[in-house]
Amino acid sequence: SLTKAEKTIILSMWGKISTQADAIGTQALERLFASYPQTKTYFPHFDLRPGSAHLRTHGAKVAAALGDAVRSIDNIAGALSKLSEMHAYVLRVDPVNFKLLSHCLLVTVASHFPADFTADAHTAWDKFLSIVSCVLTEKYR
Ligand code: ZNH
Repeated sequence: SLTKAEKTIILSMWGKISTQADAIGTQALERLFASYPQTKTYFPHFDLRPGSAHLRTHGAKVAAALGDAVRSIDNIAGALSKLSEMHAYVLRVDPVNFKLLSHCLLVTVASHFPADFTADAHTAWDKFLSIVSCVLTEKYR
């Protein structure tokens, strides 16, 4: 789990990220679909061209869920329980894809806030995103 220092890093960086969270969510998805085209198969009903309305809407939703997790950093499982059920029972996304999206989120955050993205920040975000991914895949069977 996250140390007190790591929680502080996430909370303080989220203060900056939240002002452009929709754009960061959207750019992370653009990276996901460009770098790992196999992930596009989950979105056959979306227009996945960079900047499309679908991408922007979905990017905003993913970012909002991350914001929920940040605000409930001591109870991420509770904050994301509905979303966890949805990913396990309805969407059935192969868990490997969560690593790919987490990586794209990490790179996007790093590229927006290079000065904040120290090695400690890298560790904190990596841990935070893997906790979120664990929560979203824990109900699979
Ligand atoms: Zn997911 C959906 C989040 C991952 C796929 N998602 C979703 C949503 C959200 C999310 C918020 C919305 C819901 C509602 O509407 O209610 N995700 C998320 C997060 C993450 C994720 C936070 C991590 C980090 N996903 C993921 C992955 C994938 C996915 C990896 C694959 C690749 N999702 C998905 C889909 C959907 C979702 C397909 C549905 C869409 C539509 O709209 O249709």
